[in-house]
Amino acid sequence: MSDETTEWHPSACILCECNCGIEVRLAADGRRFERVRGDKAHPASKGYTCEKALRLDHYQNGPHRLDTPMRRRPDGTYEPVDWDTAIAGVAEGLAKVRDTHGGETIFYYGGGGQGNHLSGAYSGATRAALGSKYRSNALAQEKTGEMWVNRQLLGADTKGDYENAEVTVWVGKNPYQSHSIPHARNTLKEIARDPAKSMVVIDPRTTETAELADFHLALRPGTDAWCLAALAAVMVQEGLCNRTWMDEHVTGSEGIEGVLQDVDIDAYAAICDLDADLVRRAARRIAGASSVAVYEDLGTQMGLNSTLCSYLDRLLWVLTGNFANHGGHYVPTSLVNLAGGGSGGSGGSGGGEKVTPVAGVRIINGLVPCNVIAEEILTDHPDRYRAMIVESSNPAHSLADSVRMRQALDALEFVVVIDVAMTETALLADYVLPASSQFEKYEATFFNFEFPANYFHLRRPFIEPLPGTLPEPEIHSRIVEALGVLDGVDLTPLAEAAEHGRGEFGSAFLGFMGEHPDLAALTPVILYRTLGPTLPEGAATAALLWGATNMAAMKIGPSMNRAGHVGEGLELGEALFSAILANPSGVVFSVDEPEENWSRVRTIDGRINLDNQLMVEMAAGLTTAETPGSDPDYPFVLSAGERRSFTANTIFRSPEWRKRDRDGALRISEADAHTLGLADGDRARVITERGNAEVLVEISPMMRQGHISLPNGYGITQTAGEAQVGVAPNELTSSEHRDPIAGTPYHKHVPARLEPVS
Ligand SMILES: Nc1nc2c(c(=O)[nH]1)N[C@H]1C(S)=C(S)[C@@H](COP(=O)(O)OP(=O)(O)OC[C@H]3O[C@@H](n4cnc5c(=O)[nH]c(N)nc54)[C@H](O)[C@@H]3O)O[C@H]1N2
Ligand SMILES: Nc1nc2c(c(=O)[nH]1)N[C@H]1C(S)=C(S)[C@@H](COP(=O)(O)OP(=O)(O)OC[C@H]3O[C@@H](n4cnc5c(=O)[nH]c(N)nc54)[C@H](O)[C@@H]3O)O[C@H]1N2
Ligand code: SF4
Ligand SMILES: [Mo]
Repeated sequence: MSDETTEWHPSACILCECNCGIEVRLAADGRRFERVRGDKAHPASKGYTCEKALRLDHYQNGPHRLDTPMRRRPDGTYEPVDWDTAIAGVAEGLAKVRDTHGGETIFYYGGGGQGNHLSGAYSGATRAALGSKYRSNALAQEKTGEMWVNRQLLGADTKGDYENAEVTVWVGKNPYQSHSIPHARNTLKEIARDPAKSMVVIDPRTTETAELADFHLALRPGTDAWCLAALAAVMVQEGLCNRTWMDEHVTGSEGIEGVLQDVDIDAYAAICDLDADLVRRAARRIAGASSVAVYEDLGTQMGLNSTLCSYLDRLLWVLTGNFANHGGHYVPTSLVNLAGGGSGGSGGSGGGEKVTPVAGVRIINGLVPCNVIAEEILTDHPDRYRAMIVESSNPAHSLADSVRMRQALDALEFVVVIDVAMTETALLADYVLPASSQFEKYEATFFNFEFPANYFHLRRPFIEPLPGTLPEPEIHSRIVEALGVLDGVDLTPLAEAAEHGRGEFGSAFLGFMGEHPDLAALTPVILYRTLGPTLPEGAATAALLWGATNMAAMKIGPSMNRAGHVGEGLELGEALFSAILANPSGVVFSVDEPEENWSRVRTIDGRINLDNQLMVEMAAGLTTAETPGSDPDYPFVLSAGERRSFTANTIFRSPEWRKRDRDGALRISEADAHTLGLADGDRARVITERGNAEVLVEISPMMRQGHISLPNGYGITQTAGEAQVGVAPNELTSSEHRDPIAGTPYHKHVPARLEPVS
């Protein structure tokens, strides 16, 4: 059959947060992926994919798929049960914990991996029905430090315009492998080719991205704070800051500028093991550019001084006036707030910053730091978490110190996991509820932060749900109903109004909410049950977006108009909602003007506020702070979780999906391998304070001396008969090893030693 006569189904890749548009052609059985290609109609990815998307059949049809709810027996084994039994059992188990210890002891983890985000939006209703207060997800082991700094400086989250910037700076980020920006490899290659543009990469490894860089600052692992301070210090000391712009837009820069004025740039470069001249040249290039965009990722977000680094790398674009300009930084629009969304959000007592109930650590954007979750459970503190709902996440594998995390899950009175597979976490749950895959249900892409045009992608299902599975909105609706919170509430008038059209539904809904303000947090389920059934092509799940588009019309109406959606208020909300339903490859929902960014800055004076006492003190402390040294017992720095060509968190469970690097080799420099008497392909034992594992050795020119690196996403527990392959990185990490402000882990800086295995 030719391509023209076969049906290609538009959808999205779910292996990283780019969620590139794809088209899938199915085999004759209607289930197997015969071919996958990039979707040219997708507004952001425009036909681009990387090699991983072509392997998605391993997710959809792998041997790990669950096709029935499972219940744990007293002996720890699992038995299949029907859905009615499972829902009743889950509602009963959670209600018991709520009635005994209070709903706030029911912890929620997850709500969206790299692609399944509608589940998170619906879970808010279940949490509200239970009075659950504390929650977290993967963002609280990477992005919360950056969020905290952004909130202090701007009161809003920011992104950079990497495609258009004259200078891009990549701090602990390897987009060639990890992507995170649209068509990453093409963009990087274009930047490298363009003589007018420059790329600065701060990474101890000579990554694929660093290979394309004009300035590669191959620093000693863990010394980023000194490197970033030195870069900013060059700008201050050489008078390279954009004074006119700063006078108009920046408040409180005196403190940090005073600190930077005193920095001994040569000494700081020496701490980083960098040539001071290279640091100076890079700083001058950044300061001299017409536009600069900085991207920080796990290399610093999971490294030493990570929150301080977030503050310091923002200086590179704030001191140079790169906000609200073409090619600089901006505040993206969003249809649904990812981190702080849903009900409740944060807990703790009032006044000041919210903290966790047991360890008393800072909650950022409503998220409990992942590294303290086990600590909040493994205690006899009366307010400890007693139950957990885990959804589309795998904390027993992905969070620091898996041994302790397993103990914590074990210590809970009740755990329910909603997943497509029997994960490491599911193997510790009382009930496991099987979700339909992301190709079997409506799903949406929420990780779109582009500028000036931003898009939204509602993905249609194109495969029948695997029998025995349900989409999350249905699962949550059933749990909410089983908890009895909608008993006696008559939804029929709403459902009838919806049948007469969304205009009529709109007024009926407003009236209903006026009468039942206490049910506001259950809105997703109410919309799903009333408006949902009237939506075309079984798009009931999209009901929630009707609320979101109407809210967006109030907040970002002019941006939506510029994207071609007509009207204002409810009419505009409806226009966008219809466009989302009608465009299976995604739609542009907002187009911004650069100036608009200032209206999204939420500081008291509307300016960027650099006056943060804690950050300034920490920056000043670098002069005397202990620099990352080396412990004779653990002479290496292990980077635990490198993104490679064939890693994708734990979304693929079968090792069969990998074409290369089957074992997830440990990368080491030639010099270190030589000293240890190791050759390529040898086996060695990596030992940390928390654990040890046997690894395959790969001598790699990417590595600096003293630095070793293991990939993420390996060491998956196999329940379908295959052998476990590679190292689960968090068997080696420790949960105490974390940032003092955000609580984010130091996964890129695990002290380790290596011994040959004969
Ligand atoms: N192929 C693939 N792509 C992915 C994913 C995947 O699993 N596989 N996962 C997605 C997810 S969830 C995320 S969060 C992103 C993460 O994307 P990245 O942050 O780009 O990924 P990493 O490879 O974990 O880390 C980036 C770099 O940090 C460097 N690094 C290590 N130590 C230090 C240090 O001390 N200082 C500095 N400056 N750098 C250091 C490493 O050498 C590495 O090159 O990737 C996304 N994309
Ligand atoms: N040591 C170390 N640890 C790390 C990292 C590291 O670099 N080093 N990286 C960290 C980072 S950045 C991240 S983002 C986390 C990721 O870790 P997690 O957030 O725990 O998530 P994933 O591994 O992405 O797993 C996603 C889960 O969703 C399930 N799933 C897939 N589709 C669906 C669906 O449609 N519905 C439901 N309900 N479930 C579905 C998959 O089966 C899988 O179990 O790992 C972190 N852990
Ligand atoms: S860049 Fe990310 S979303 Fe795009 S095809 Fe690759 S893994 Fe999938
Ligand atoms: Mo991540």
